[in-house]
Amino acid sequence: MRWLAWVASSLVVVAMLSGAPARADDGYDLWLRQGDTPAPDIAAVRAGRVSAPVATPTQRAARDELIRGLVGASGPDAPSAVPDAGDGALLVGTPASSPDIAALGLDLDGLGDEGYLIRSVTVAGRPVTVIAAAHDVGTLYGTFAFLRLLRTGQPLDALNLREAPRLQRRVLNHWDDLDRHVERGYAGQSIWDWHRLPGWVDPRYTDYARANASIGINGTVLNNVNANAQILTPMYLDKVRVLADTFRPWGIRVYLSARFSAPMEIGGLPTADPLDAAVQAWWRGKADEIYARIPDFGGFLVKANSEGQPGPQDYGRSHADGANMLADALAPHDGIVMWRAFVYSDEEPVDRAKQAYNEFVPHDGQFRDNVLVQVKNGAIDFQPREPFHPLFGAMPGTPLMMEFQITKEYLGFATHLAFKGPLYEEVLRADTQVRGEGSTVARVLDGSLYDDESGGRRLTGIAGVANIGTDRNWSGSHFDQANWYAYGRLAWNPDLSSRDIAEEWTRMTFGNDAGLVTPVVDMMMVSREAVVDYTGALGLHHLMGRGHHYGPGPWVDGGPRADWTSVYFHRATAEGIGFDRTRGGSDAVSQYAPPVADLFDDVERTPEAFLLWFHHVSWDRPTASGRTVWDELVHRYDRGVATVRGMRATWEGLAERVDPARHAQVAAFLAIQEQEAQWWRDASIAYFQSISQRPLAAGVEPPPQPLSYYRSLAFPYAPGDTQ
Ligand code: BDP
Repeated sequence: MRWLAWVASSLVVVAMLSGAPARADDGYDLWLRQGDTPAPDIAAVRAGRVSAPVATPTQRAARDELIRGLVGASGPDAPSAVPDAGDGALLVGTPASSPDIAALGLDLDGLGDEGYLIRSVTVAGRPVTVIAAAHDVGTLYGTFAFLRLLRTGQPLDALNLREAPRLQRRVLNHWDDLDRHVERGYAGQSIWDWHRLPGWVDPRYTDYARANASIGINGTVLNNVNANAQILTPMYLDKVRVLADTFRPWGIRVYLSARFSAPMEIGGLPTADPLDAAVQAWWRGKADEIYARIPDFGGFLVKANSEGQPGPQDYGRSHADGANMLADALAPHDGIVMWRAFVYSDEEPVDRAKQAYNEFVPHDGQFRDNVLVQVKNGAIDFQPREPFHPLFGAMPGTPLMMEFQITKEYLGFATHLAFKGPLYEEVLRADTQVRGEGSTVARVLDGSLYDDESGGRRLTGIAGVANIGTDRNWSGSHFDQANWYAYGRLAWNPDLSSRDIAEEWTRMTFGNDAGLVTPVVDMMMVSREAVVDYTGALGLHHLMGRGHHYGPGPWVDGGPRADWTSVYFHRATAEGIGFDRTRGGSDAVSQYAPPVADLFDDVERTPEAFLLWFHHVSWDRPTASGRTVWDELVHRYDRGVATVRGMRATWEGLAERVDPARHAQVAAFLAIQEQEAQWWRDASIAYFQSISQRPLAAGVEPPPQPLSYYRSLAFPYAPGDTQ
């Protein structure tokens, strides 16, 4: 145990050496970087006798990770550095994999398949740290948790942790096309090198799996929800198999987005009607074909009858008919269906925010047990702020899965620093009140709200639309790594605080220097609100450029669909602004449980953050600050820009504490963000002033250009657009 104490005390020393910049770093190692963690030499580790079995690929993964984390060594040297058994100071395993663990008689009940415990115990008079689980993957998660404690400078001498994930399926959704374009991706191309698979297995796939396993992600949907049926052909399934084999030791299963019309496109059938016997047989055969290659294949994600995608409604069938047909094909193999609820139609005159609820609630209780309905966090589309989706709590008979977006389609792409932890936290903690106070979205997701009926046997899950690409730093910017990290940590435990997560991530990513950690975390914690402010506060939404969603476009109107315009959402006139979703308006409020509906229906009580989401109000209406709605909106635009300016200054002040490469890129991106925040502010004020005809308050700078200038800007090659 001495070396552990040595590691811990050395960390403290390093933490005190503030001012010493970390070594140059391109961000590839993410939060798993060795960084400044001092590495005890291998002899010291050998003397400490680490005991971790290596009989299975997952055991080996955990052991290798431990070695990598403790001595910075990997590859051929690592295995010989550690004895395979013995009464080590660090004892890792399951009762089945390690007689030493079995001998301890630990209480592993309730840890499930993936949980672990980490405990400081005394064995034969010697201090021992135990990482134990009922199954191998639990020891892997426990190992990463132990390394997290080490890297974040936590004391390691009196550990007593017991952790199990609250949600079963913790999945990334890649919106990756087979030609390597990533829809809404701002980090280069798709990391799936389909053309060279299965022959070439990029080592990056293993690093991808390690990173995900380190935060508890246990599934990945490889292809875009706007799916290409080709992924289900034997040629592609052979490629998918290799990825599944690569990820398996890390506890990660693969899933695929299935195009509903695949039986026609690649199966030669005349229909994809879910009630057609030949269609059902085709999907059963397809499932058998997949499972023959990938025995632990997770299942299908489906976007159906949404934004032009095919689906059961093309044949007069329901979402439940479509989902159940696929669920029946997968059930013999224990596969699941994640059926998306992101549906709306412009032929439907009803408020877009209401449509998913209207389409899905009538089917509550009709889905098979192996179906999860996957619901975006809000009813419109991943806006910088939305109230929680009214479907949460409204389908007690159907397991619902959260869909968050990690990639920043609406929050400035990869160049804007916006930590989404607070956004996720806000939604997870939102109280649906469907079963009284405390009926949070998190409890809908983890099923605990329904334990009385299900006895805890409900399927549970969460999905995050990935921000990963071929960029060396994976996410397009160093700080966007934090959004991937925060998603994973909250998927494991939706009750974690986003501030704690930000701190953890900062320590592992930039080091434990207190002079760095506090300002960086503070900056991260205000960053999302800054985006809300400079893109449109007080509940405004969907005001971005058409198609690519880059930059401001509050003037967007016309085009193919009214519900793809900005004017549809802000409804500004000379008198006022906002979407009336009250009982007297579109009545979207009534999709919430009565206490929440009453709150949102009442313009006096609606939280100001959602004022214009639910109400159409006069520009002259006073807000909490005493300013009118018009002046408050302008104030928030300015506040957003000012916050970004402050973030830049904070970062400049950290130049001595961050390695030059990462510092320079973040600094350059913050400069871009400040310019673009200013652009959002100027363009939005120019536009809304042309409608409100209200003067700017004293001291407020008028936009430097006329509205026509902002409207004339075009970005035909902005990244990530649909294709
Ligand atoms: C929107 C994106 C679009 C996606 C769609 C979806 O703009 O690219 O295909 O959501 O989630 O946010 O299906």
